Amino acid sequence: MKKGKPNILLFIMDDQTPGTINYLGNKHISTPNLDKLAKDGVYFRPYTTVPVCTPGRAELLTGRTAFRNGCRWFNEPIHPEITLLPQALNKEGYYCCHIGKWHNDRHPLDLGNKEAHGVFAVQPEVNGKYGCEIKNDFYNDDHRHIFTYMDGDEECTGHNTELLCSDAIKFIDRAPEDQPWFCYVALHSPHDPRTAPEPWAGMYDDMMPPLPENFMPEHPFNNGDMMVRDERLAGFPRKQDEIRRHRADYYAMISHHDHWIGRVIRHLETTGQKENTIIIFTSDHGLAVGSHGLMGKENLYEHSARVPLIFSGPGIDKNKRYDKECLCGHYDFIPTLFELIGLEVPVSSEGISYLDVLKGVNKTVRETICAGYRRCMRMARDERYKLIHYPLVDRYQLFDLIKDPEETNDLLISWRRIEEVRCTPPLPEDNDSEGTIGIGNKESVHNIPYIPALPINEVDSIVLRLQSTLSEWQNEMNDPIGKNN
Ligand SMILES: [Ca+2]
Repeated sequence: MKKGKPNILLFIMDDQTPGTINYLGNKHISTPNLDKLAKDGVYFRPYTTVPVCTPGRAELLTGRTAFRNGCRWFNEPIHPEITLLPQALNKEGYYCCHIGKWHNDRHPLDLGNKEAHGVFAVQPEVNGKYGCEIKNDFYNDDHRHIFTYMDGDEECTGHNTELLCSDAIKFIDRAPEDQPWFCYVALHSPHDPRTAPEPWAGMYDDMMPPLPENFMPEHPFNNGDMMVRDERLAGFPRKQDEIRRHRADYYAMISHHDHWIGRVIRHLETTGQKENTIIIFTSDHGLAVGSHGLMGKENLYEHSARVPLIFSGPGIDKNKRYDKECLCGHYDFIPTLFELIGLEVPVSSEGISYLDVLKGVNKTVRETICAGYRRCMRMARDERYKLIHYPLVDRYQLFDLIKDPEETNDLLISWRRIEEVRCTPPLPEDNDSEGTIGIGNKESVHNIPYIPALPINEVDSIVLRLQSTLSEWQNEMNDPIGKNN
């Protein structure tokens, strides 16, 4: 047992995109408690390799990418030889408590946790095994986040954010005093259905959030998975009012869980444990909610592949952010946390610790980072440029993330259009070309109107460099769609 080690209180949200914390730049959302946490801590924006619930969580739990831990999609089990976060902390003398969404294979009580509450298990053979699992049919969206589960002999029913945060408060009251503890609080908010209770539900009705800067009525092309479940949450093409309504309801969910997270943290303070507790706030992946004509997480744009991550507590700087400079992944979390606390990093973890960045010594630990989604998308980026490949439709996008953080100006489009225009026969003189730009526009055929942002040789060299980065990574990851696999 390691006395003197800090406690760890980890909040993991479900589908919370970065850019949803007021203090960190979004003036249209109210998040007073997350604002305070950000002021008291250090902010990062890691990537999840596969931006979907189960793989996102598996990366945080294993310290390995989805391509190396076995879990690239729902229902794919994590390799059993990998030591999971609660197992590793338990081995280091921590008393571990799991609260809420699990969504990976096996059961948290079989994986280093001494107690568990309101568990969302997904395997039929473990669901109900210990009696603490959610009784609802979670895949029925009529649940409106009202969940029922047993806590010992007591049946709990209510909005799951409130139930799970209440469980965290109860845990803090009875947490062991003779050993450090780890409490993993996995809320289902702000995942759809976006049904916060009142007064939060109507909180943004009078001042609806604006459209995101990268709002588009439709995604510019078929990305290979346009009808996945999240995309069907709004009509096609996307209507501005409908997207603003979705964003209002999404923000309401976040403001609601912000309130409850604040209650848990204040309880930690009231019981005198805050001084010795590292508080972490993060999500399993991001979400589009209207950005790029998309609604869901199933894409590799920044809003979906990245997550907010705050570290706060003893030995951690206050009011710092490295979200722009530091390239890191959720699989880097375990080595970072363990080095921060002075624990032995589990050997099965393959991540790179970014403790030096957390301490303000370095700005990043990776020069490049990659991600992938099913067989549809692969991404590689460096400190400035990001290449996304859509293998199913053989299409690439290239963005300058410094000049264009919202990813609205694909640097390949102007060159592609010039090529297409050169190959397009002139239109008849009487063709009406008003109102459109691009292929088929009479003017564009005779006077190419596109002014590329970069000369083509520069674009070529960036694309080749990032293609090479991606190819190396795919080989390392044994990616089934990699060229050499
Ligand atoms: Ca999720």
